[in-house]
Amino acid sequence: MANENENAQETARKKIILSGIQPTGTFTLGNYLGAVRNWRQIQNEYQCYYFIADLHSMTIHIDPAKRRQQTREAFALLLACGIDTEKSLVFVQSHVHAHAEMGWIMDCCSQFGELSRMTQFKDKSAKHPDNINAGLFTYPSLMAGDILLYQADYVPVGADQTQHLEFTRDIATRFNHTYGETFRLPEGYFPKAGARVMSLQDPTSKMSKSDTNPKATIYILDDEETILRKFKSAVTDSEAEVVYREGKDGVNNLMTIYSAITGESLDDIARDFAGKGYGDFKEAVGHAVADELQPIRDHYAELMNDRQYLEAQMRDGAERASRIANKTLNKAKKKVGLLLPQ
Ligand code: ATP
Ligand code: LTN
Repeated sequence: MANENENAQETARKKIILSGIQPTGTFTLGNYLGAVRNWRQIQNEYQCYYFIADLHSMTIHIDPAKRRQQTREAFALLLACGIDTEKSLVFVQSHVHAHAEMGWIMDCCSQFGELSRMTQFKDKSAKHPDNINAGLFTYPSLMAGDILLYQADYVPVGADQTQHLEFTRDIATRFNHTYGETFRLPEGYFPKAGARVMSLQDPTSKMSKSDTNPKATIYILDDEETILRKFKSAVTDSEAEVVYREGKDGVNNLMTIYSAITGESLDDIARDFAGKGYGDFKEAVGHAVADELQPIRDHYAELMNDRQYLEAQMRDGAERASRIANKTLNKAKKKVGLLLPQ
């Protein structure tokens, strides 16, 4: 009977989705179309937890004042993109102490060998040879703690993070095996309409917040004129044919963006723009993107003007998240034999 009840409860329970984004700069069109827009769309169906991963951002050097500012901005950007604090739990990672504590427990369950095999560690240490800090090495353990603290069912992450998710499952399995059932095993969540957006200047590499060439990147706070200008100078090819085909990386990227925003299929787009030059198409993409981003820019400006409101939302998010995270943290502490204060 107890089991039947538990099963019924399990079926009725909304599944938990958790994801984080680092405050390493203004979100790009890639972050929006590949991640945050989907986060907004699944808020009714799932219990969603979204956070600003400021602890993770410490693995690269950022000026402290800039980190503070970017964290505030990233929080406001999530809300401006339509993440609704009435539906989803939104918070700043370092405001919830359990993350740092669970990170340590996870560190002690992670093996040097497996952390050494992480491709992000290898890539980032090659990129910043002067700052290969221990945090960069144990980045995946902290991330595992983030996910396991909330007993997440699904984690929406891009391809670059799937290895970290696998690692999280490995640690959780090992912990449950050694100490008894404690953590739910999370799965990846891959949205139907997820788009991978490439750099406008080098369409073979992904558009990213930290790209040093601003022409390559559409930031979600860019104004219409800037957006139109960047699309106008986007790299394409000499064929002047709007069609999705191997080898046409630049055009493929523009078509992917246009399709993600308008909902039109690639075939329909090719038909609509048959016989027209790239100039017309680039302008159409620019306008579609600018129209989509305009309300976000407006909402963002309002939020940044109301610091009290933002801070109240951060406080509320941190309190609610702490209550949930502390439950799992205490459970894990007991399992490993740490004495809880009486
Ligand atoms: P950084 O430049 O600091 O590495 P980033 O722009 O690559 O940052 P992340 O903070 O690593 O972004 O990622 C946040 C989320 O956005 C992740 O879920 C990631 O998969 C997604 N994302 C990032 N860039 C793109 C892109 N170009 N296209 C689609 N999704 C993306
Ligand atoms: N590593 C992720 C950010 C991140 C995250 C998480 C994502 C930190 N903790 C937990 C999902 C779940 C990134 O760089 N995109």
